[in-house]
Amino acid sequence: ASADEWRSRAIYQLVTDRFATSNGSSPPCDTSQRVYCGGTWQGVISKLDYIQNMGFDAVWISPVVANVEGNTGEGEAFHGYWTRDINSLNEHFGSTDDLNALASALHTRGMFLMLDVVVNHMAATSNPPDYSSFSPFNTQADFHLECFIDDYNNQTDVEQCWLGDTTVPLADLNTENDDIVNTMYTWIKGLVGNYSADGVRIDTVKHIRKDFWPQFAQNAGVFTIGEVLDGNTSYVGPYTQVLDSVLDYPTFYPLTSAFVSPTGNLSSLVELVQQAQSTYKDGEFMTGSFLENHDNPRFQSMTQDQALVKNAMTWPFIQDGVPILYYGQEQGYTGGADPANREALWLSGYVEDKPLVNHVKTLNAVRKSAIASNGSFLTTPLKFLATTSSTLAVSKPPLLALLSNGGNASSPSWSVPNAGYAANEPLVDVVSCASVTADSNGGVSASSQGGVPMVLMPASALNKSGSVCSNL
Ligand code: ABC
Ligand code: CA
Repeated sequence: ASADEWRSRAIYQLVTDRFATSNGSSPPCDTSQRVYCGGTWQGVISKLDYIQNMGFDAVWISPVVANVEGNTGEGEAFHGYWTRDINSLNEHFGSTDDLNALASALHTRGMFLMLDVVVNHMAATSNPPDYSSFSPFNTQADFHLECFIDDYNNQTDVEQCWLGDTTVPLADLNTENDDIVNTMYTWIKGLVGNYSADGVRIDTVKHIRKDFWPQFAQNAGVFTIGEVLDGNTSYVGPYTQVLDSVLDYPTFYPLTSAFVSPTGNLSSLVELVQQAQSTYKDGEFMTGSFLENHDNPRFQSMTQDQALVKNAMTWPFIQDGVPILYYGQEQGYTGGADPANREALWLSGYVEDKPLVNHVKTLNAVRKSAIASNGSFLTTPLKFLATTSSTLAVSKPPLLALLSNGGNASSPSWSVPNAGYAANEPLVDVVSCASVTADSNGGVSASSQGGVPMVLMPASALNKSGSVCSNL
């Protein structure tokens, strides 16, 4: 599917090994052991109702190709990022038939499959690597000379030195060599075709020269979203010229610090978003917006104030880009840094009647009804109206999101004089399902209890969709 076809989607990110088992069993899974816990592609198929019921229509699964086997000294390759052979699948997760079955199960539901691909390196279990263990790049000449990246300000080092360490060296492919480049272009075309992928998340994009990417994307032939792990829009921006989009790392950092405590700085978030809107190729429209992922401590490892959590979780669904939810966030998981943030979801019992699961349902539903009721919703940049040190009003017509970081003991109020609604227009806060009425100038004055966010929509726009606050 094209970038345009992904614009309106909402992505659920999961680690295959940790999401669901084939037979529904719940084996123990101690994240600190860093070993395979038993999740499979058949497991994912069996839990698609759970994902779809929350309103997601795309699933990003962890890398699928064959990885190094056994315990490396840094655990097993359960996460999938330690490629050994780009042309075989990781048998821990199932067979070719199973992966194809997942793609068709998703497609039957009208959902998209996003594959996660690693092009930058192959993983070794000794130093120097046993190059003959890799496939198809099995000689030392296929790789850059070994040097571990130690200066992230030196872009040549970032591109041509190695990630990993002496225990699991991530041997850096010589992507300056045409044969290797062409092999990778052919490979991505085959992978996307063989498994009917609708999009690809590309790992370690900043570690390969920029001009490698346009033809890679062209061969993929579907939506591409790159991981450029950096907090600066000036660094990340140029990558939006060579791929369809990037994961919104620059917003992730101020988003987290804005809502992690009542002393968080909301204006840094505002500034960053405005920078991104003006720096990226398509503004922030195509970026993947997230609050958690598999490489960072979960939000609830830093605060468990549910008002702060609900405010922070609201952001990806009310901003310009494509929302991404990392599995387990909806179940209130609290894992800290890798590997603790990769908990088994089966240990939650997949309970659906829970406050955060319902919050996610509401957020997906309100975004879809905003898309349905305003043909330009997805191409209208959000605007910040009425920012104070503890409140934000984010306008993206017909939505008005009222956020705050006072926490669960606060009673925030917002006064938004020119919210853009019709005079006295009836509105609904979809978080509480309470009614709010715009003033005679179309402005909004509102307040909430317990620090929870408000997400306002015109009642008339909600009526069309039915699924949000449908008892009104
Ligand atoms: C293993 C162990 C961990 C241990 C770690 C050192 O080694 O499991 O317990 O802590 C995979 C596995 C990991 C594994 C690694 C290494 O391989 O999932 O569990 O960690 O063997 C991608 C994937 C990631 C994956 C790989 C490797 C790459 O999402 O899951 O990891 O295929 C760099 C890369 C980035 C990569 C990330 C892990 O490392 O650029 O692509 N992610 C700075 C650098 C970044 C760097 C980051 C983290 O540190 O600039 O390039 O990311 O090391 C901002 C700044 C940023 C700064 C951040 C931290 O702060 O602006 O520049 O990032 O403010
Ligand atoms: Ca590289």
